[in-house]
Amino acid sequence: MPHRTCPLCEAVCGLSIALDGDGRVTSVRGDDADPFSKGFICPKGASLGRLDEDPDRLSRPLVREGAEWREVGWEEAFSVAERGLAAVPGPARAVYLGNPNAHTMAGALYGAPLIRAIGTRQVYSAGTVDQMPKHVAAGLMFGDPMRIPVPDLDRTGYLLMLGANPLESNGSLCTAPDFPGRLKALRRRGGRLVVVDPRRTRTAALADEHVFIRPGADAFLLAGIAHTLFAEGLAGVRVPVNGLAEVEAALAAFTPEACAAACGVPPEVIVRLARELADAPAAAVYGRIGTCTVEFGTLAQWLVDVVNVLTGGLDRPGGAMFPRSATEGPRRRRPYATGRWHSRVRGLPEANGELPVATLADEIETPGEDRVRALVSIAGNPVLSAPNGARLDRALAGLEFMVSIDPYLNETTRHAHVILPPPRVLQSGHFDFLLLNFAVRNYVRYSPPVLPLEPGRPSEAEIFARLAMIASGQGAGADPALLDELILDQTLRKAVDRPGSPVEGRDPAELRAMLTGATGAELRLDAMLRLGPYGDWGGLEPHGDGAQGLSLARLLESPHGIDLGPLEPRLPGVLATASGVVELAPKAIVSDVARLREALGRREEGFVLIGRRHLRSNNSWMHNVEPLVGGSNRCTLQINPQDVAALGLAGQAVIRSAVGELTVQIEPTDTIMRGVVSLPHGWGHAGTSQLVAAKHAGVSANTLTDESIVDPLSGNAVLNGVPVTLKPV
Ligand SMILES: Nc1nc2c(c(=O)[nH]1)N[C@H]1C(S)=C(S)[C@@H](COP(=O)(O)OP(=O)(O)OC[C@H]3O[C@@H](n4cnc5c(=O)[nH]c(N)nc54)[C@H](O)[C@@H]3O)O[C@H]1N2
Ligand SMILES: Nc1nc2c(c(=O)[nH]1)N[C@H]1C(S)=C(S)[C@@H](COP(=O)(O)OP(=O)(O)OC[C@H]3O[C@@H](n4cnc5c(=O)[nH]c(N)nc54)[C@H](O)[C@@H]3O)O[C@H]1N2
Ligand code: SF4
Ligand SMILES: [Mo]
Repeated sequence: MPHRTCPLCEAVCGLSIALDGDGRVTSVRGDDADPFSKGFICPKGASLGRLDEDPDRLSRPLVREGAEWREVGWEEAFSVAERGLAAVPGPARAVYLGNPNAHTMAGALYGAPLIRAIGTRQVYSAGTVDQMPKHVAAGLMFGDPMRIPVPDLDRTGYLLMLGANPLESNGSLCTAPDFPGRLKALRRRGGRLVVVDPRRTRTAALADEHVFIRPGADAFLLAGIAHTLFAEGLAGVRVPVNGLAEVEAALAAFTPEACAAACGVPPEVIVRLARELADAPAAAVYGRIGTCTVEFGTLAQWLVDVVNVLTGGLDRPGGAMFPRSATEGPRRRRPYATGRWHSRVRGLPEANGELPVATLADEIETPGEDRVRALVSIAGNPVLSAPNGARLDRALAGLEFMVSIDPYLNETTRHAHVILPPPRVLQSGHFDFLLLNFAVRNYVRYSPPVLPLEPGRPSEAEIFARLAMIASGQGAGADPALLDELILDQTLRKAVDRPGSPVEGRDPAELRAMLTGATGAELRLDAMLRLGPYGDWGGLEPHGDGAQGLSLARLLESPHGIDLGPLEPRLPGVLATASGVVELAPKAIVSDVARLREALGRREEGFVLIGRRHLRSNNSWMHNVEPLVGGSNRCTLQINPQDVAALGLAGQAVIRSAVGELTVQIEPTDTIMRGVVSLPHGWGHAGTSQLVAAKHAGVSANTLTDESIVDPLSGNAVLNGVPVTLKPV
């Protein structure tokens, strides 16, 4: 029975898959022998077979002429891509990378080379409708946007969780298979879980305490907590920092009373939370999407870790710790900065090499030099996922050329001129290059393809590589293996040249000859593992049971994965700041505090919209699997019954924002606070060949979200706390 990692969400569960003689999935179960997920599985993982065998998935490329779609062979598809891209110069081409790129080997290994080949600074991703504030805060505080501390879930004694609902999402920027079980274990061992959310979610229901908060206001709550820690002399900093006095001064105005008025959490609760955090032997603060996709997103992410530092929880077992993944590279050398360039139309700063997707429509529609005329979209559905998706939908229709790598014809890819479908999940190898950087236990697992590719069908990695070679002018016929060899050569050369590297001074050709792997992606994985912190070319002292000496071959011998031990303190070594210490008061952030201070006195009347997730859904693309749609997984507007009565609503309601209007089915529930309504995103299926999804179309929440407002430091969209009005139909 083959075993592999589930690629569907960030929990990286191990799966055991049974297949019949024709390669059809007969059952999917949790892999009991996986040391990290220990047999846990959710309904999405259990439906992997249905998803993978969905008859509406594309098995051959599609080419569009006008409104007509035609199935074509791969060579023709790549020639169409070549002609289309050649007609538009590099700076007028844009790239959009969607969420599944965080899960595929192709996205992790070939995304960067593809962007370089396309030759543009017009790079957009789902990151700016998601976690960019966390990267920016981490980059400025720790020197590296990828060094994000995670709550040490299995050892913490106190977890303050804001804007996350892992009982539905299974966790994010905190890789923890069976997140629900880990939270229950925390309570069983006498720890305390406090959840801050405008809704009493299933996670909140499991907690010791649920605190309602006004959407978008977490930065006030956290500033009030930090203020209290200073004011009551409770701050117990245990790590080397700069800027402690500056933070105290910047937060002087954020008294519990002032913050309470701004966030709706009573002042005595703010003070109590601060004292509890300080008193707990090991406490962690964790904030996720509800605290990122808001107008003070970066400030909130900064404050999460300011509080982690002040309580002494940062880098301490049971607190917020830095994982060490098996493919972690050497410490970043260049100082982290944002705003190295700006968007053409709105002048928004770049962050992590990306521009905000909230401004992609501006860049397509606004005439001028370097107007975006061509788009490469990969594993994304921004028409449903980006703010004011309706406008983006219209903008995409005006592109001169668009190519998508995607298994579906959907709301976004219908604008493409050519769609290149990746093979089935079971035909793809899987390694979590990204997500294992955020794992609550150091762990590694590689899953080779379960089923072979049909002859002539490229892997997703090969599709990326060929597109990269086309975009760089090498033509549709160039051999993708050349790109892998080029990258391997660069990787090995850099490693042998780097002082202190485990292979310093060795011969790159000799190292190259030692690598094994059936594909370019596997060879590159082997190189990264062997050069990595547990690698068999050097690396660290042994970690966990037999962790040392990792290589691809070693992972292939361990199909259930390898435990690399609990998280360990990593300061100051993990820091990449110029000072070598934690920068508690980065200039850009401290200046943005002024904006938060001004908003202290602001009182908003009226309703605001937030989102929500459901266990059996995943963004926009799992609505074509019958067992996952229907039931309670529905696109309804949750609203407090008292608001329903006050507005005289029944059945449906018309909801309007600054940018759009929808008619929605209402779902009265007292789990949501008054003045707040919630609509899940990813619905509103139209123009798709997905027959099941079309039957459960729903409406798109991003018809209502406003692309003109972003978190200024990160460019992240504001998807929670959107002002709306409601009226009966
Ligand atoms: N209002 C509101 N909007 C939101 C959010 C919210 O909370 N509220 N959440 C935001 C968040 S966190 C995110 S991450 C974004 C997601 O935004 P996107 O990434 O733009 O959208 P997805 O719905 O994840 O679309 C994934 C696409 O990848 C395709 N796909 C699936 N598997 C593969 C694969 O293996 N390879 C390739 N090439 N393609 C594949 C699917 O067919 C689909 O077209 O949405 C954001 N939008
Ligand atoms: N089943 C399922 N799992 C998923 C996904 C999915 O679509 N479905 N998407 C995946 C992706 S791309 C991501 S990024 C992760 C996200 O993972 P999570 O961050 O756990 O996402 P949500 O479940 O949306 O939980 C966000 C919570 O924030 C609350 N909230 C909204 N606004 C605010 C606010 O201003 N303050 C506070 N404190 N809370 C607020 C919402 O009510 C909601 O309960 O989930 C991943 N996993
Ligand atoms: S929790 Fe996530 S990784 Fe685990 S089975 Fe479900 S979808 Fe897959
Ligand atoms: Mo996301």
